[in-house]
Amino acid sequence: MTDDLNRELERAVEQARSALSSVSTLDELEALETRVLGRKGELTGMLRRIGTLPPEQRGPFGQAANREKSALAEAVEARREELRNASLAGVRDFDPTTPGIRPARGHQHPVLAIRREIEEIFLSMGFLVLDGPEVETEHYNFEALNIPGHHPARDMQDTFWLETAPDVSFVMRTHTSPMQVRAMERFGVPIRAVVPGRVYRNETCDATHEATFHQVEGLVVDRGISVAHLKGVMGAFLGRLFGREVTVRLRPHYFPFVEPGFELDFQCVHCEGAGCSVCKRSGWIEMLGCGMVHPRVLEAGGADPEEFTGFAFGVGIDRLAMMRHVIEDIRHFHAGDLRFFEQF
Ligand code: FA5
Repeated sequence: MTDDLNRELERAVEQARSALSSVSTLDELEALETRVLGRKGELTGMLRRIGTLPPEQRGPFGQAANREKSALAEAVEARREELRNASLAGVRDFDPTTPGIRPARGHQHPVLAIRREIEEIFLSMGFLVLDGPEVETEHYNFEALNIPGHHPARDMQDTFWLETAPDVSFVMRTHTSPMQVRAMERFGVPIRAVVPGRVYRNETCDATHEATFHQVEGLVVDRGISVAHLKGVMGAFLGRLFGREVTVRLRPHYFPFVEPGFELDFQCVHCEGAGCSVCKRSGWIEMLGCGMVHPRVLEAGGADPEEFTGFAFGVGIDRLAMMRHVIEDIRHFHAGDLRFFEQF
């Protein structure tokens, strides 16, 4: 009987010691301690069974078991100390000067950034910066701009038409030009204003055309304004924006709300004018429409065309951002791919 209990004691102590050397965390150590030395632990259990031994063997077994128990308790304590020191060693090795992980920061969309720059440039030239409605009436988007209902020029800009109220038709504005008349109505003439904003066209998208894009309208009306002012202001604006000589050309172009009208093209920066997919092999990218404000538009805005003349322009901001950053496809701007935006 004693032999059985003694062997059991030896085995339990042996197992406990080997388990002790392999525990690697304080939690594991605690579990082991409870399993072996705890109130319901193996050794405690054996000591409880001491009463089953013949009286003369109880003393020696009890002493042996208690000796093992306190030796194990000491070993557990020593191991606890070791493990504590090991976890502190990690803390001591911590280097507070290593650079941390920076949280990602957002920034302006490249189109918005260039829009802000344009606003700054025109503000510094004494222009107002105005905002206009994206849902526009047929009157301001077309009629007040000398584009009556039957006019073929309505087809120049494919229009998103909205539900029609009994006496007024609404559209998603196809350009920022409706703000020419709204601005004259609101502020009178003389006036110098730019109007940045989003515009919408029901058209097929490709590398240079989006259905939703951005324009900045410009309007200057005063006494004695001529094409020379238009060219001067466009040159100053583009030079400031690009900070260098840019090769541009003016082509005569028809817009119903200007006379004469022009289109201003940029030499393609991707191919330096040689011709590539971005410029459709022409070497040039159309950047803005402009011209002298049509007398009918001045009248619609309440200005007397006998006394006042003016120029207006409409720039595609997305196209400017493409030029600035050498982006080959306008559709990247709306695709929402962060890998694209993180480059700016
Ligand atoms: C207009 O929208 C006229 N309102 C501009 C204007 C204003 C002319 C004042 C005269 C006086 P146009 O449709 O050409 O014109 O567009 C003007 C500019 O917007 C273009 O030169 C181009 O840079 C940009 N643009 C036009 N369509 C798109 C499109 N689908 N995607 C991206 N940019 C476009």
